Amino acid sequence: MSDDLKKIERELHEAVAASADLRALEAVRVDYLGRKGAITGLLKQIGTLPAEERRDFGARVNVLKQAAADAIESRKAELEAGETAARMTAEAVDVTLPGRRPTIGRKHIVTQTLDEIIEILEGMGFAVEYGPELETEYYNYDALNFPPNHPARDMQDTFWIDDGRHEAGEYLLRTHTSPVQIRVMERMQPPVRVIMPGKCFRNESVNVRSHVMHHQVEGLCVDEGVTFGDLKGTLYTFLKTWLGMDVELRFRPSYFPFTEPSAEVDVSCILCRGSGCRVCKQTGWLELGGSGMVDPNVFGSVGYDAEKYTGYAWGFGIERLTMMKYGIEDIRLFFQNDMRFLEQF
Ligand code: 2U9
Repeated sequence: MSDDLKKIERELHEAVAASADLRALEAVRVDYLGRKGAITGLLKQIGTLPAEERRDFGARVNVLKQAAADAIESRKAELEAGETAARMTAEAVDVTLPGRRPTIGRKHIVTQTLDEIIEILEGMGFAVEYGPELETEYYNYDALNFPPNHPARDMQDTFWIDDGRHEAGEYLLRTHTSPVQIRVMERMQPPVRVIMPGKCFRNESVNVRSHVMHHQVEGLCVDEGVTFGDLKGTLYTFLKTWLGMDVELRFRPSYFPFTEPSAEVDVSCILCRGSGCRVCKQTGWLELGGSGMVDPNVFGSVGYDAEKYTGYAWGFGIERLTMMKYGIEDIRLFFQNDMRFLEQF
């Protein structure tokens, strides 16, 4: 019996020492001190022994039980300390490493240009007006004196809305911001001095120079006695301020249904100042957009007295202005969200 106890004690200490983690140690505890454990079995034997053996055996088994509990408890403390140390090493944070810098956003270069243009023209007395991007044929074409069979109304140039809920040909994505000018003139009487920035849509193939969506800023001034000279002065002052240098303007005769006379506006090349370079393709001039005196038929659409009032109007592409100022050669760069491009501005 005494040998049995010694053997159990020896094996217990070996098993405790061999427990590599808390789970293995718990298994050892169950083996010896659990309900069916070896030492629990010995404790159960005590009551079955003759009285003269019971006291001595009972005392030794209880000592063994206490020794087992102590050995398991102290190994448990050892293993817990080891696991904590291992976890601390694994989860250690090197506080001396530099932190991750948050990236700071900025306005898109087209928005920056728009903001600059608006600020300058507001300073020159123009109010800013916005209108819907989803327009009707009336505001986009009819009221602007486009004849019914004008090629711009074609499927190839215009995104017509055919959603099954409206009559086909009723709605379209505006192809210019000019419909806003009609809406403004319907609402208010001269004098009118407004600019209309916003998105426009063209159903055409995307390439280096044109895109299905771009931004325009148009301007309109209507009053008694407004002349082409006022248009020239306004555009000259605006461009000189925005480009921060003296420039020359050139007006080339052109045609738009909504202006008469009409002119394309060119500015002397800001890179070579007119001597000829890569940006202006050796011409010395950069094309900005269109302009002209508002056609009397347009005044008829909005109920203005064309005998009393005259007006000038212009339209510039924001992307085109930005490309000219910074020497950007591909309009698609504005819409590709490539950070290497956007971060330059
Ligand atoms: C009304 C009367 C007159 C606005 C004008 C242009 C000429 C023009 C585009 C050219 C390509 C802008 O750069 S672009 O995208 N615009 O050429 N726009 S005159 O004249 C108006 C508009 C509305 C009622």
